[in-house]
Amino acid sequence: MADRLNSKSLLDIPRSVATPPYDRASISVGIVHLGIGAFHRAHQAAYVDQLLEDNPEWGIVGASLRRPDTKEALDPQDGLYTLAVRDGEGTRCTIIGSVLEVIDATLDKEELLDLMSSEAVRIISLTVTEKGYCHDPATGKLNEDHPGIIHDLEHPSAPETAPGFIVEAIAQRRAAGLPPFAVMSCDNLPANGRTCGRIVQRLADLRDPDLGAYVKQHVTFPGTMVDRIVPATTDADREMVAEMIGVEDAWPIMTEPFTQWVIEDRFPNGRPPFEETGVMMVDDVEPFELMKLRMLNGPHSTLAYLGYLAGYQTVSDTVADSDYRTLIRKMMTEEIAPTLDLPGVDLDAYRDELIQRFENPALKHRTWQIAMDGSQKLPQRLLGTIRDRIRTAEPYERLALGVAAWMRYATGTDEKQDPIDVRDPLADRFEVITAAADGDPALLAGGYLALDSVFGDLAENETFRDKVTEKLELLFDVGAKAAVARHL
Ligand code: CS2
Repeated sequence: MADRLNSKSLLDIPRSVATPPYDRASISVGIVHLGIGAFHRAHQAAYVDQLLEDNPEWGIVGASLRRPDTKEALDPQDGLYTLAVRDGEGTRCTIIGSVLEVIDATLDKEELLDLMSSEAVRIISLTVTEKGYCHDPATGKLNEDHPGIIHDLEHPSAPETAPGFIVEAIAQRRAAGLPPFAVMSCDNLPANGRTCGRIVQRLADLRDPDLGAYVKQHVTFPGTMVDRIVPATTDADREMVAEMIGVEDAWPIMTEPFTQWVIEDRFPNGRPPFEETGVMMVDDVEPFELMKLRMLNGPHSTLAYLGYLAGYQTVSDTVADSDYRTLIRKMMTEEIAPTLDLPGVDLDAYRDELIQRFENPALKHRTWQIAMDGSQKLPQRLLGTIRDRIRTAEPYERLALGVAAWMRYATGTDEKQDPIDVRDPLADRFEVITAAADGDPALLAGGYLALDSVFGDLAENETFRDKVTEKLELLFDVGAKAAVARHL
């Protein structure tokens, strides 16, 4: 068996593979990242990697809050991993060195909190997925009944949740007389900076109103728009990467050439020169965020549900079906783009580029992967757009089909009567709803619409209820593929 990728074997990597241009021993930690999954390693860690040569004080220590698998893969590799950028023309590998260490936050809470409250750490970034914010997606507020939040209020110095760690670290820094860090959410939440700030501040307030007031006054929560498609790594990917780099990497990250990061410039305690790596620093990120969530993620989820139901395994297989491609193209042009207000941005060009990215045949991005956690994703991906369309009294047929496709998928049985492995924090509720509806699409739609944390006030809108019910009936009657063909 070949050697493992690590600091020593790094010296023998073939020249065709880019390796860190800096001496890793001289890099120190400036960023603690919560939720060190594949997305972080394809995106923020890759940007930071590009600036460490001239800014060695901005290395990253990552923490996993749920599973220790990243730590298990990266510890024997001294934090090194391969970023494999793929398209129809081939694969280019880069070894990324910006992750200095990974902490298992389920075990080493004190170590993580000590680091978060050390002077050198000036940014806490997060990719903890939508559900990691312990909030109510329909309102964007902290869910005070969340078991993790209840736990963190009872045991503030041994937290479990991302907001819990952040609040405790802020309290420790304050007690030590250190300036606060900036908290930078890099998740696909609407207004991710403001939402994250609202949640952290509320938790701090519940702990101690004085701490809540301190957070409000002193801690910044710069919003970001992050974009890069990152499919889950497969064993075949591991083999291909080992072949290219000449050593084993337990967890290489596969991604596309495209990458985008827009950040609000609110870092009173300092930040790396992100703009030198192509990041766009702005005053207000929200218009960009809305564009990305609505134009990319809305159609992405729609393709995932309608594609999976029709038996398509990957996004590229789904959009290779010209009906599906036309569906999302029209959805973007006619139903989504008119809700956006971004002077100077060519939304037609943005749309065309998105479709091209979805077509990338080398990515193998599974529809099942994107279908995960729909209850957390739908509000910002489809429902906000629908609310805007209702407000302006304009049609939203395709968006409604996307919502109904999620409901159809969430029943847990596909069109061939085979089971679907539905992963979602509300999966238990879906089972109850599905059983109670007993095959009646109207009852089923009613059951899903009553999920307050997903639909909120939208559930009371008669026209919307009727529309979604009609689409769900259609999906049961003719199947996803034929339903798509009727929406072109
Ligand atoms: C995808 C996103 O899995 C999903 O839900 O829609 O992860 C998507 O690939 C990224 O947001 C692209 O930036």
